Amino acid sequence: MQGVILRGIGGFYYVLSEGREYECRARGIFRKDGITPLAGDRVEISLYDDETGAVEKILPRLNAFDRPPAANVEVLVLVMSARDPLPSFGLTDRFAVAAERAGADLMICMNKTDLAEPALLQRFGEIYGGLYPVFFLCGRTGEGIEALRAALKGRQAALTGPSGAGKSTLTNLLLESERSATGEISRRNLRGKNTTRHTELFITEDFSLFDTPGFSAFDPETMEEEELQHCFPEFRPYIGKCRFSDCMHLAEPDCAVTSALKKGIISKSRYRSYKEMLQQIKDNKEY
Ligand SMILES: Nc1nc2c(ncn2[C@@H]2O[C@H](COP(=O)(O)OP(=O)(O)O)[C@@H](O)[C@H]2O)c(=O)[nH]1
Ligand SMILES: [Mg+2]
Ligand SMILES: [Zn+2]
Repeated sequence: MQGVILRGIGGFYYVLSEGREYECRARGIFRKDGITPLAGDRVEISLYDDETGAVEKILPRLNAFDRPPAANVEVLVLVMSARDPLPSFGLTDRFAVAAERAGADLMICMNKTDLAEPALLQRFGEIYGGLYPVFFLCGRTGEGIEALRAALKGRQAALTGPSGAGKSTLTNLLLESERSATGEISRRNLRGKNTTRHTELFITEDFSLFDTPGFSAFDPETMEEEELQHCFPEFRPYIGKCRFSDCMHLAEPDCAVTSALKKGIISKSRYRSYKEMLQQIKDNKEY
């Protein structure tokens, strides 16, 4: 039977399969191969009885994260707030790069629109609207949440973003009165659960959501300089069109990327982030 791991605790994996949850041990073979089953993994299980079984096989992963431990994050939902805290364009770009690298789709939420400076929302929309789906939300009134819910349909997603932006609020709204696949009403208050050490995948009829907000942004330590440009979708049409094949799009002559920047096709803010992140990767290599 196939299923999905909801959580792993103390050597047991709780697998949802055909509407039921089974407590499963992992076969020793995983330890031998150095593979740990993770929440979000699609697995093949065999049953001992109608409550317990064994994880026989992990199906191929889209991606896997160490911290928090989670697999198959299909969508990374970045939550920024319009105020308290103010949105950071630099941090948005770092999360976007992390999502691109992981092969996850990025959705950007701009929360707390009730506190927003209209010009700021407009600027944010101008920079990111053409690159990623952007949702303007109000966690206080629930405005915009239905559009986000619709976009998540059928997907396995995780929320991330700075502290205080509204991740717990939006998680509660998304899960509110949702019926979980195991039949319980999921009115669980997930607030204050940031200290839990295990990751849990929460399954609703419409979508699956990891209940951990801890996904981190771009990590310069594990990245090569040449890789970064590919994580900026608006650069992609220009890559390979510069005079030098190894162009890093800085001060090289006849650079297709900086030429798009001068024409206003690539935003200054995004390009600035590219340069900063590239420098971070270089600085990191020097040690
Ligand atoms: N004014 C306003 N406050 C909000 C909104 N969404 C969340 N908050 C508040 O912002 C604070 C931080 O929200 P929380 O969901 O805990 O953020 P998290 O740290 O990202 O999980 C809480 O006091 C929320 O009540 C919103 O849309 N408008
Ligand atoms: Mg929180
Ligand atoms: Zn170039």
